[in-house]
Order: sequence, then structure tokens, then C-alpha cells
Amino acid sequence: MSELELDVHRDPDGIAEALRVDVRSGLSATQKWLPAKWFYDARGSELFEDITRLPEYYPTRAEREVLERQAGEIARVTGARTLVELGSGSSEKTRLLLDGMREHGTLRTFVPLDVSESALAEAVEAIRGDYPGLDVRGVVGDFTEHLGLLPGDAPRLVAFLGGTIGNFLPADRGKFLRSVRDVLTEGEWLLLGTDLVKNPDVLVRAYDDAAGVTAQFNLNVLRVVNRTLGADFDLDDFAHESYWDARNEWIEMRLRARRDLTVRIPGAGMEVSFAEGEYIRTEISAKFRPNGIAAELTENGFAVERWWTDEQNRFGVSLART
Ligand code: AVJ
Repeated sequence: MSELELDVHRDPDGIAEALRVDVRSGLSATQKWLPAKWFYDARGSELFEDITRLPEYYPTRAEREVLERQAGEIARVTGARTLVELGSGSSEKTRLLLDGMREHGTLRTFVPLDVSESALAEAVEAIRGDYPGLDVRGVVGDFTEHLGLLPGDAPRLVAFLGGTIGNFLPADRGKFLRSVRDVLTEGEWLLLGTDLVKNPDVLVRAYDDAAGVTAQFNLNVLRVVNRTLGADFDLDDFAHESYWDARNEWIEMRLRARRDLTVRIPGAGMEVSFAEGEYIRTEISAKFRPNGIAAELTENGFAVERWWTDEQNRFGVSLART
């Protein structure tokens, strides 16, 4: 445990090593890419919080609408003693669940897990202050690696909100759902938030806002690589893009080189050249159809017990049992 009483599975050396591995493979690939988790240093986590308040970025508000309406039902149906939140960030929407579960009287333990130590520390402190008597156990970690280490008594409710499951490539998504299933025992729960397929203009704008906050968020991954691996990316050399891939039904965020250039990345022992117009894929954010989500949950060992959407059918929330 650190001073902040977080259980840290990712120390600075571990972070640098993991980034080095991802940069080496992603930036030497024919189609350059970087995993989306590297946006979320302290600044990136704050920029994401700003994104959630943008007029164009509807998913947070749509999901909150569902949680506001259904928190009591979720508490009643699950009877959960432990709430685990994966990729918890500021844990702001989670309060709706905590309130519902506290009222229901079964809640003992809250386990927020996030890659960003700063965002997690702040969330843990705020939640401890507002929920006296709740056992809050923050875990700094990567939910693709550190799921086996989750504390808390059964039945647990694992919440994976915001549509973050859309960041996985389809093949990895199945593996991830299976890994969640495998750490749970029978009669435990998954609450899964999924953004839904809709008008491409609405989707593209949600990832390319007029104020330019998403552009800063996207470029932040280059700042992280500069700081952590001593690279010399000039952020002005790259343009933010939001692209709807209609065949795969996902949004791609890209950073496109504005000119021919070469970047040195000493911490990864490499130099990377870009032709003008070449881009790095920095995120995929898959959008879902209700039948597809239910099928994937079922294939991976879950029984879907409830399905809700917001009034405008923009965002779906599944409650599934092991
Ligand atoms: C936090 C992964 C759900 O994919 O919509 C927001 C991240 N990227 N704007 C998403 C994000 C660009 C967000 N998730």
C-alpha cells in the first residue's frame, strides 16, 4: 500500500516498461498505432473529465440518465456487497450506484480500479469523505492484467461503464469478458455500459468537438511518450482526427503527420519516420447493437438479466449474471 492507501500494481518503472513495449511494437507496425490507455496520465484524465461535459460528447450524460433511473433496481436485483469499478476515473457516475446500494443496505466495499494514480487518489479521498463506513480499496492497475487481485466479498458487482469496452478490438473484447467471468464466482454480476451505433455525424462530432478538447486529449498521448521515454514529438506536427469506420462500426481517433518528419524515442531505442499524411491510430471506440452485446455476453459465460437505454436510444446498459 502507498501513502494514499492505494494498492499499486503499476509503479513508475512498470509504467515506463509497459509503454516501451507498446511503443516499440505499435510505432514499428505498418499501420502505426498506440493503445488508448496511454492517454490517461494526470492531465489526460482531467482532459477526459472535460470531454464528459462537452455538448457534443453525449455518452456520459446518456449513461447517467440510465443509472439515475435504475440504480435502485440494480441494487435490488444484485444484492451486491461489493462494487468493483473498472477504469473508474473520477468515479462520478458511480455515486449513483453507491447511493442505490447504500439505500438497499447490502453495500460494504467499493473497489475502484484505474491506471491513473492521481485520478484514483482523488476519487478515493472524495468517496471516503462522502460515504463514511464504506470500505474503499483503490487499486492502481490495468484491467487487462490485474483482475485476479480484486478484493471484496461476494456477491460482487463489477461495473465497466462509459463504453470503455469499445476500446478493445473485437477479438480482445471476448477475451476480456471471459477474464472478468473467470474471476467471478456463480451468482455475481457485471454492469456493462455500451455506446450504440447511430448517425455517423453525431458520432464523429462526439470525438471532434468544436472547442478542441478531444484534440488536446488525443495529442496528450504524445506528451506521455515524450515525458516517459524522452521522445521529441512536436505536437504541432500532428493533426487530430475522428473517423467513422462504417464496416467495423467503430470510431477511430488518429494523429496525422502534417509533414515528413522523424521522431527520436531514446527510451524505446528507436527513431520513427512519418510521411506527410501518415497517421497513428490512437484509439478505437466501438459502437454496438443490442443483439450483438447480448450475444457476446452470453458467449462469454454471462446471462443477461436486464437491458436499458436512455430515452434517445443512444447508450445501452446491460446487467448480466454469472
Ligand atoms: C473513456 C473510452 C469511454 O471511447 O468514448 C472520449 C474515451 N476518447 N473521447 C470513449 C474518449 C475520445 C472514451 N472512453
